[in-house]
Amino acid sequence: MFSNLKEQPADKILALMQLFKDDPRPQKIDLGVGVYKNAEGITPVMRAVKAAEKQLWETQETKSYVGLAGDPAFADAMISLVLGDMVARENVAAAATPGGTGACRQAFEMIRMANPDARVFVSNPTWPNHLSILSFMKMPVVEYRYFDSNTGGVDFDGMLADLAQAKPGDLVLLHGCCHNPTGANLNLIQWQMVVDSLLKTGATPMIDIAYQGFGDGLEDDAAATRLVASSVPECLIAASCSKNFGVYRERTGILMAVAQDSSLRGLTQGTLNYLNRQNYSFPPDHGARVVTMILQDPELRADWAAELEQVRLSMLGLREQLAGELQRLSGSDRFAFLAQHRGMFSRLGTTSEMVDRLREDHAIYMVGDSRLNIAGLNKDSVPVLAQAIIDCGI
Ligand code: PLP
Ligand code: TYF
Repeated sequence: MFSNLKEQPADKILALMQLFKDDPRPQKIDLGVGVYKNAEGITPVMRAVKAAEKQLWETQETKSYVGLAGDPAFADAMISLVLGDMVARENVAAAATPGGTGACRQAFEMIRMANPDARVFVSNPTWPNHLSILSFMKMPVVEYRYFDSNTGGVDFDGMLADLAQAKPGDLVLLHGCCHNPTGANLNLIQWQMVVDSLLKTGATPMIDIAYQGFGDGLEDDAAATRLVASSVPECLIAASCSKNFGVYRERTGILMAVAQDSSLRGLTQGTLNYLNRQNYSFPPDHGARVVTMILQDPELRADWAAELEQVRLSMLGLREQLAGELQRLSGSDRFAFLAQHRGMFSRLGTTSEMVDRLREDHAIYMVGDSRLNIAGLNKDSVPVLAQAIIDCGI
């Protein structure tokens, strides 16, 4: 029986992680997988997470099941974090999921239940797991233009032209902030134009927001999601707590279904609960509970927000240092986009041959599409990367 199985393609990002581990060169630099690392190269447990976990250990009296949608307090806290007061709580159905990935999967499942012929519009490029899950689910994918490798920015005219092809019953997947893998984002005027396009075509947006707080701050990073959610008749939001709470392995995320009134909420909530039950019954609780405790407690929340802000500023500092160093070495502004990008990632916009050369000749690891994780750098490795980029003739 097992011999009937086919070899499946490996996750390229995770394969790169292994390649890096196996590289004996001491000066090696890991700009691959998207986890935040501090200047010492460590992915720390955030202070507020430690404090909440300690409190939880001391006070938690049961680990009995919670509910199919997870703890309603987690939903309340996350809806408020992501949507602020732009959308009435009674218009939102929500269910905790195993990470943002679980939320994406359940969102696709829900759309397929609502419309078995739904096409999913995705940015070119998008996070490879979007494509992998959609292909596994055999859902038709339509790419819309997104990254312009000549400018390092968004090909916005191309994007709008492609989104105009969507129809009612289609899903348009958008990154709420800090686009993965490119780091290039829309401004709010452009987001309003995307909303206008969605209203015109009648397609349903789905926002994947996995880096709130990593770009321009907690509020600014949620602005596009809030604009979309308060403007269109219906939308889905897949939010991840992995990065902004640093709880990666706890698998903490949430899927929200937002409508303009509460009439369909019973149906959407029932569907989210049903989908959780079919796939894993109860979602993981530990990370969600810790996140809820942090968001509900003013002191923990303030400390978390302060640490997150430090993380954000450290990445911005590295961006500016790298762009400055490259300007100095190249004598041109062609890398200025690195300072304009937001979040953990930037796409350099070079060839996979150059990415191979950076790895082979300079022990610098980035994903094959030339995505680099800014948080993998520190102030000493920035000049090394800049020099290697110039030496390779990029
Ligand atoms: N969506 C995007 C765009 C991501 O980059 C990630 C990865 O971190 C996720 C969703 C979900 O991550 P996780 O399942 O670890 O919460
Ligand atoms: O894009 C990244 O690097 C992160 C982490 O299968 C990640 O989103 C990478 C691969 C994967 C799941 C998460």
